[in-house]
Amino acid sequence: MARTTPTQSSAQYESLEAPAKVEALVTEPKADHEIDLEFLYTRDIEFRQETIYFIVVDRFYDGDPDNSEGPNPELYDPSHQDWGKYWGGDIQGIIEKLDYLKNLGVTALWLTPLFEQVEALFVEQAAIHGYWTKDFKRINPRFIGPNEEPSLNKSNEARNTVFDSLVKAMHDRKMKLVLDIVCNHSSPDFSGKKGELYDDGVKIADFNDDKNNWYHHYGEVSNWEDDWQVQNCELSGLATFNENNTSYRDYIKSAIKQWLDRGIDALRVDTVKHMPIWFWQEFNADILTYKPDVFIFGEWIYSHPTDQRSVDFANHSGMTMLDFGLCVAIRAALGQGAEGGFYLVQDVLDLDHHYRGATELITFIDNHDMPRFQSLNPDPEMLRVAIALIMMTRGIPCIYYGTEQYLHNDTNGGNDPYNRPLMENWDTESPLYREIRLLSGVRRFNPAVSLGSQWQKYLTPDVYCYVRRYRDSRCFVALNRGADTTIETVETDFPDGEHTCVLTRNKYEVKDGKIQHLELGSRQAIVLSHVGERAKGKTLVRVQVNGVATQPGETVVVIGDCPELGNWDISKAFALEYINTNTWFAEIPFEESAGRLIAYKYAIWREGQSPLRENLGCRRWVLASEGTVKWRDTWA
Ligand SMILES: [Ca+2]
Ligand SMILES: [Ca+2]
Repeated sequence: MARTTPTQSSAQYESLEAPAKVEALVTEPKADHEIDLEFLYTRDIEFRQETIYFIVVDRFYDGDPDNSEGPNPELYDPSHQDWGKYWGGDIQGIIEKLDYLKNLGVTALWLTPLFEQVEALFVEQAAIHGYWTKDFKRINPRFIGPNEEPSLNKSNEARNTVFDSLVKAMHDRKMKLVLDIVCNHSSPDFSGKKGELYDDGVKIADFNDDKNNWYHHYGEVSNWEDDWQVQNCELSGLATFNENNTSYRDYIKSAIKQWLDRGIDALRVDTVKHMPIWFWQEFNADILTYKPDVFIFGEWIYSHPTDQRSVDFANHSGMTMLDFGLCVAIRAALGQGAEGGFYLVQDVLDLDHHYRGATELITFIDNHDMPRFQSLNPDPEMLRVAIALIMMTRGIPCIYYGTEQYLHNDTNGGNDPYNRPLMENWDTESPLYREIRLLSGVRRFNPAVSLGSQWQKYLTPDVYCYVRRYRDSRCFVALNRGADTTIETVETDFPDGEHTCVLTRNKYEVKDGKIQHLELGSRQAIVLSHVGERAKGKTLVRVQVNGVATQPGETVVVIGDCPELGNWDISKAFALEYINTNTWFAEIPFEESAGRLIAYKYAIWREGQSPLRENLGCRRWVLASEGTVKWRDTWA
């Protein structure tokens, strides 16, 4: 079977001056594997190639002391002793640290919610986290200049707040901004006031005077196994919106669209488990119609591939989600020394076929709701192994702020609020700071990491070797949580020759696809990267098909009525790549058919047998004349 489409050698560098039409702009790292930052940051990039960094805005950096007292100075603690009060971090602080972040190699920033919050204490806590919203159409005045306009609903001329400066400074650096949003609830009871909600300064709802039914009034969730309760009752006393009310739905959608208008690139969505899936399907449909390239991921607390409800959400809501299942396994294996070690990690990855898009899950080892990784295990070398794993396995890694500086406070086991310490060190020479940058570069340049399949090659509780593959690109990773060891022989699927570790620059000889006598130090990570040819065309289609059952030796292909898809000649069809038993994927470049209506269908190419074609008339698509598009299909 031929691949009839043009490809380009990744060894060729392209100028970033050229129009960024397709992702094929990404190029191979320089031979010394140090990353040229200008090549690392290209704007028109698949989100799976990003490296996310999650910031609790109040605890990152105080760039503007004049806003720190905020509307209610009693909620501000300049001494940084009271963990329930504001400590002064703001958007100007993030702007001042953008070069630090860019040099770290993180390419997308997820900030805690920026909405205006209730200015009061609830159980000795102020809303420093941003999840107790008063007005979804206003910026939190604690985060912008004291005299700046917090309303988002202003003309273009008025878009001159420090928030707009942040968006511009990030986009100038080709970084993406992820807005953290909450649709499930507003605020808890503060001295008899609960759920008072504003529409750009105008009060529109009040839990205690709910004339227009904006809220549910069913009390607290008492049975967490009861889906109806989980969706309709309250979570920690938070006033819970009534999503059946179209006025509420119009309000929340119009608010988020105002933020998108101001330049937001992606959304992280809070507490998705607490609203019915139909709400998310409608919400995502509207948001994606408004801004088709926005990337959306949700927080389904303690999602797991064996939890069917969370899997259904990931597969049918219209957004991907944070991968708690893998997080828990990594924390057990590397943070808590669980006996099963890396088997626990592999056990989760072996269930990737439960998801339609496992490569889009957001991976992490800690966050603002659990003790930091180093509160489980203070060993900085083990943290480096854990970070190497999430950077180099399937999914999109998200690094919690300060991880690169080994930030942790172990008071009360490091539980909330001690998992939100103030960022104090800005060392750009720390080993982990350097490694995150190097691995972020591999994510950008090597499609095997971001798009490909994962093949376990050597597995014990202490040692995990695997290969990621996409077409002729490869990434080999070896991780060791135990003592020094030597592996007699390990398969790499790499081309023969000498390959250099991205992290250590040690050299490894591959012969017949194998490395012999692989020496792996205690708590060491080895990462080898080989970037093959990349698809390139006027229009690049990222094709994913789910639900196709294949046997070894069978290949899923796309055939169609255009030359790029073989003009219905199955011997010239475009072959997809196996990702897992539920997913086949490829980037298909189109040249002469770009901009035209085409018809296509999937087929299975079977050695020694006649091909098996989908049982349907055909699928039709008007191809964009340039750029990148996604097809997401299910085998018929
Ligand atoms: Ca401040
Ligand atoms: Ca709810």
